[in-house]
Amino acid sequence: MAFRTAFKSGGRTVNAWFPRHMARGVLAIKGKLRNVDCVVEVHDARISFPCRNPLFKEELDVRPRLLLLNKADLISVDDQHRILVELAAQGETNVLFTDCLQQLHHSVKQVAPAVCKLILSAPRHHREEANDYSIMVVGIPNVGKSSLINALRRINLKKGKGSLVGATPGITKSVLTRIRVSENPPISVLDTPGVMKPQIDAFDVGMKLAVCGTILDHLVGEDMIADYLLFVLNKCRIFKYVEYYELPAASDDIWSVLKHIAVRMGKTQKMKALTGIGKITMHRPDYNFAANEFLRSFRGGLLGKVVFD
Ligand SMILES: Nc1nc2c(ncn2[C@@H]2O[C@H](COP(=O)(O)OP(=O)(O)OP(=O)(O)O)[C@@H](O)[C@H]2O)c(=O)[nH]1
Ligand SMILES: [Mg+2]
Repeated sequence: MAFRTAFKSGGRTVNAWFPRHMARGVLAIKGKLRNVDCVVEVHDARISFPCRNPLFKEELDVRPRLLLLNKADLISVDDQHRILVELAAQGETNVLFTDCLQQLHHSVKQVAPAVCKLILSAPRHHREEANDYSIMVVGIPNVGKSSLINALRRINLKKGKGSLVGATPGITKSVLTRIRVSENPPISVLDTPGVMKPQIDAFDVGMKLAVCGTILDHLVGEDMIADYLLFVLNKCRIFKYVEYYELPAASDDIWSVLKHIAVRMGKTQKMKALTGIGKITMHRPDYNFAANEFLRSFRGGLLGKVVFD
């Protein structure tokens, strides 16, 4: 079967999402930099390249920087190797893949030693006397910054959550107070709000950011995000959704896929309609529920591993 080779937006666009808390966040991040030994940029491993916010590299480069490509559980090991090679070619060598969801995952255990190594290899300026290490976690929304802090606490201190986590972007709204994540060596972390670029350069970049849940869904439109996801899954020939939702076959028609999901999950809405033979009750599939369900399953890793860049 032939699938779409290009995505048609039908004239719809993806607007930048840069609410006031992000503008305030940028100022607060820059303001706190003086008391920070290392910046850890957390990003989503599925969108490793054009979807990053260059602000973190350009404006925070006065401190050693570690790039963590999180949600590594959602991409294949082969893709991880390929991404590392491409990043190294771009001069980005301090890179680790992490999975913060699995309890005590070995990938998170590498973070504290990597941070310490970076801090010890660079001058600490006026912080030379400070006997604890201070790191700041930055990144675009919903990539797992707060989850990383909680995972570090769990692994190094055997302690519970220090920062609020959520499946929607924009959970952390301000730079938080220091959170202790390790005693030996002593490391404290500043959690920060996810910050987007104030403008989105290309439609494709916006859609990738949206599929990965970094922009509030309703700002882009759940149906368009679901359609973009279907387009990518089909283009990459990842047909796990067919089996998962027991569809008769792969399809490039989002409305028929969403209808099938809604009916299968019993999500239809009763509607009264006036016809030539009088008032009748019709059952309309809840397309919005189905689009949200499709996106939730994908984001939870149930529909296959995809790299968008
Ligand atoms: N699959 C997977 N999901 C993750 C991972 N880390 C975090 N998540 C999920 O990603 C979502 C966002 O996590 P948060 O830690 O709140 O992300 P954040 O970057 O702090 O988000 P904001 O504060 O909104 O900017 C949550 O649903 C987490 O459960 C990971 O390694 N793998
Ligand atoms: Mg957060």
